[in-house]
Amino acid sequence: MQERTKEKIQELLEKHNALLVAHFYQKDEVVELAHFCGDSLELARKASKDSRNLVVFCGVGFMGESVKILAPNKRVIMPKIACCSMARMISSDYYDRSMELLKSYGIEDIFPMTYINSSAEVKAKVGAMGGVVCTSANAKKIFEYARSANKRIFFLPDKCLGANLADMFNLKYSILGMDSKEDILQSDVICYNGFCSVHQLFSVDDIDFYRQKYEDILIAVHPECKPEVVKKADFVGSTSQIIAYVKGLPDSQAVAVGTEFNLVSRLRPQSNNTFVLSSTIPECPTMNETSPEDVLKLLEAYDQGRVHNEILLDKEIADMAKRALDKMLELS
Ligand code: CIZ
Ligand code: SF4
Repeated sequence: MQERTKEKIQELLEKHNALLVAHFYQKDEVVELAHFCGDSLELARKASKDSRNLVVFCGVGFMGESVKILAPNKRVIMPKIACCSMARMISSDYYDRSMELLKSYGIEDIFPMTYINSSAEVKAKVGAMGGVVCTSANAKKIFEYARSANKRIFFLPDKCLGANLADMFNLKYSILGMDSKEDILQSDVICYNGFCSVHQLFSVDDIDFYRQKYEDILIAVHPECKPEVVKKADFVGSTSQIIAYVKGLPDSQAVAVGTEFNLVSRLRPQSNNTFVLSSTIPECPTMNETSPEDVLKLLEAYDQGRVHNEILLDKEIADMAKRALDKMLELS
């Protein structure tokens, strides 16, 4: 990044008293600009509580929406309203259709639990049914709460996170639209058929490859990975948990990490012992769309009175989505 671009961004942030936050999966040069970097939970929490009213959010759409839902009076603008492909796999229509399908199977008592990687409209549907949001950092705790409702859990949109949670509690799970009606009827957790295209890349073959090559290597993966991958890993955690785990290892300890490329390459830059658990580059295309130049363009336009890419939500939807998000924050 050119020094001049960085200076201009800093000047404009100061001039407009704006907060700039970036998700861990953003490019290094964007992370470098941020007042703070974090996972979706940390970013939503800290950005919504910050004293600055203007938030420049570098991440994907649902993350900017979460800040707006929690702090409706703030202005949230994004250099790119990049979408998370997993969040786009379910709309409020598909949510309704899933409910109809479950009802047609005779399942009425449903507790919906949505991963934060979903749109405000979908979170609103979940909130309206008394359900809850989770992130990968608090999924276990929120899942325990969902279980206490003594209903069948409908987990969306990530079938892998849903299945990994069910496995953790020795529960039976099924995937709506994939498994038979009998399997659905016998399961405690019914997962929507969504997934993360990036975390799908990590395979059991990759784990076997690294274990054969480096005798004592540790494997750390994100819970968006497939259940068979998670089962063979030494550590499973959210991005912030993976960062803490790897940073806590001695430099001599080899580790292969299954999560987004930008994060992994920043983990231990001075060590030759951190590997990306994949033979291809696991980059999230939409996380990588945002550049410092986009940040500068957004701020220059704002400075000239043109507000681009602002997150605006229908009040009813935002209020209903807030119920499910607030419940999560209360529990975590
Ligand atoms: O919650 C997030 O920020 C995501 C998408 C990943 C993670 O585990 O932090
Ligand atoms: Fe969505 Fe996967 Fe990209 Fe995360 S890495 S933003 S879950 S597509």
